[in-house]
Amino acid sequence: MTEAQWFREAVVYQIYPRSFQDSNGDGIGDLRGIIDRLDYLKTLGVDVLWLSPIYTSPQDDNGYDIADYQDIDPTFGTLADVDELIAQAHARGIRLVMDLVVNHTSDEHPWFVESRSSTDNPKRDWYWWRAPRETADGGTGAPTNWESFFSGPAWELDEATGEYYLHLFSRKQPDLNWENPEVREAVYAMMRWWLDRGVDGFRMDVINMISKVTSLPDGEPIPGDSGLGDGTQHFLNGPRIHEFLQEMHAAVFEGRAEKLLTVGETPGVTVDDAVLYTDPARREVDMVFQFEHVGLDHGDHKWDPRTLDLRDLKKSLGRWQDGLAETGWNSLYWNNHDQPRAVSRFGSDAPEHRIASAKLLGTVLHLHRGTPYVYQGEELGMTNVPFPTADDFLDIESVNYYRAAVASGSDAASVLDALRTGSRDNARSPMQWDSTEHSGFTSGTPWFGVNPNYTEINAEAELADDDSVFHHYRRVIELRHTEPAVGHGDFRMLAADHPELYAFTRAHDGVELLVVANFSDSELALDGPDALDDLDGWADATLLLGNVGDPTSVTGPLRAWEARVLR
Ligand code: TEU
Ligand code: CA
Repeated sequence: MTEAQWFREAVVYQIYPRSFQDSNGDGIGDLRGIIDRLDYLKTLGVDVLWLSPIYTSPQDDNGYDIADYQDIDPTFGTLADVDELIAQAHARGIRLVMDLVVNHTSDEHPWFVESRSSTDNPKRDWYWWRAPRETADGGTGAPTNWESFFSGPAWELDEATGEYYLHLFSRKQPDLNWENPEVREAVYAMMRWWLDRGVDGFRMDVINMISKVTSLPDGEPIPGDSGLGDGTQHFLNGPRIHEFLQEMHAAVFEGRAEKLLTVGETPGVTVDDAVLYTDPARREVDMVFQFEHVGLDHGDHKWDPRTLDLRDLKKSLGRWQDGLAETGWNSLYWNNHDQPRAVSRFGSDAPEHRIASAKLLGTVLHLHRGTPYVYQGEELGMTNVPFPTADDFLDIESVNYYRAAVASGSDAASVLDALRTGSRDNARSPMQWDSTEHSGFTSGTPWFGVNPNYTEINAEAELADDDSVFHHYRRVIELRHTEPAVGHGDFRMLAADHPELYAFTRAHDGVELLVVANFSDSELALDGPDALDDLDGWADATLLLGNVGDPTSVTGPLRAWEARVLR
């Protein structure tokens, strides 16, 4: 295995710092809190940590609005704390990857403060500024009809200069103009500065949005009377995206790429796009986060939830396995800080099934071909949060959507239900460490309420219980480190049309693994009259990993939410 492929046997753990561990009693997680928990992460066995942003920020979008890329927000600590974290992680053989948010900055970043100060400021062209355009009613309006991901228009009128600036996300997140080489060089210099400081790579926030169609066409009108349009076809995977990423690779990663990990967050990416982004010969990124499987339970949009059909999930993930089998590489995830909790969404968080279901999800995902990502608390089987009222939501995306939807006449109770199902806040409640007050997350008042089920679901209890979700994740991570077929094996989907069985094989160097998983609340017969042909010949297989009881072979019934890995 060349150095460039070390990440095929690696597991990445995502930390959302503000909700991970508070060390100074201010109710917000911080860097020293992460340092205090490194031994826990070593016990779990993860190889890489990805930190969500810790840089100077007004926290309008919880740090994804950066005001200084080369300093640490006092909420989280100091640069000295980062240096200590890097050293302590490396001492444990763990790499540290930072979150790179360069599609946009905060509106409080000095670059934007200068840019907005006058139309002839040298940094004016570092952002997307445009004059108002004529509107049908003889007035003036935004340069395009694009809608922001956080509701409302994607352009904000700056009264001082009479021009609009583009913000695909919040109005406090102005988009950088990547057409300007000065912007690109400034970003590359910052990235080199972090690599020289010892970080081991980047997760690149919405990196496939940095190249826009420069004529800025209108998007397809969005149903309803907002007058807004869907601009995504004009800024997702744009005309110069591969040029920019290859330029970045040459300017930043040249000569050290093999030891680093780069993962692009690429909403709307297709399998064919992903082959271009992750083909090592093209020197762009190692892997991408795709969004197909986390869109399967969306109707017209994420706030229009619908029931997920396992066959759709198998079809989607199977297509990504096939599409990147020869060239490129998959990332594998169920959840992150933007998505609801895995066991509540893809499994069952019913008390009688939660543990088995959480283990099943860990087994199925981690035995796919690709690099798995564990989101903090997923290894404990943490669940979505109960939100009694709309006031309990803090995330800008959820708060803005609720306000806009109710204002446009949607039924408040239905909108609240949609938020409970899909809000990013489900993933942002504090990590559940033990059964003491605030679950050991803070000695102060937590910035966000701890999920009330912390007394039952917490790291301390699970570390002490060898049959816990935690130890199951530890064993499945260990399997990737010890069984080459997991990191390198070919993938073959089985029983694609079965509505409740998720089964596949991994084959490498004469070793074949079988994964069978029952994604249902009832027992599944694997033999007898309706035996699955695909499972022929596995009767005397060896059980490598099972998450319910200790079955003797593949032919016995598969219990509710049971998964097995056999060789
Ligand atoms: O998310 C980008 C993105 O695609 C989001 O619109 C995400 O799909 C949506 O929130 C799901 O409901 C990245 C970061 O992960 C997110 O936390 C930031 O808010 C966003 O970019 C802007 O930086
Ligand atoms: Ca703190």
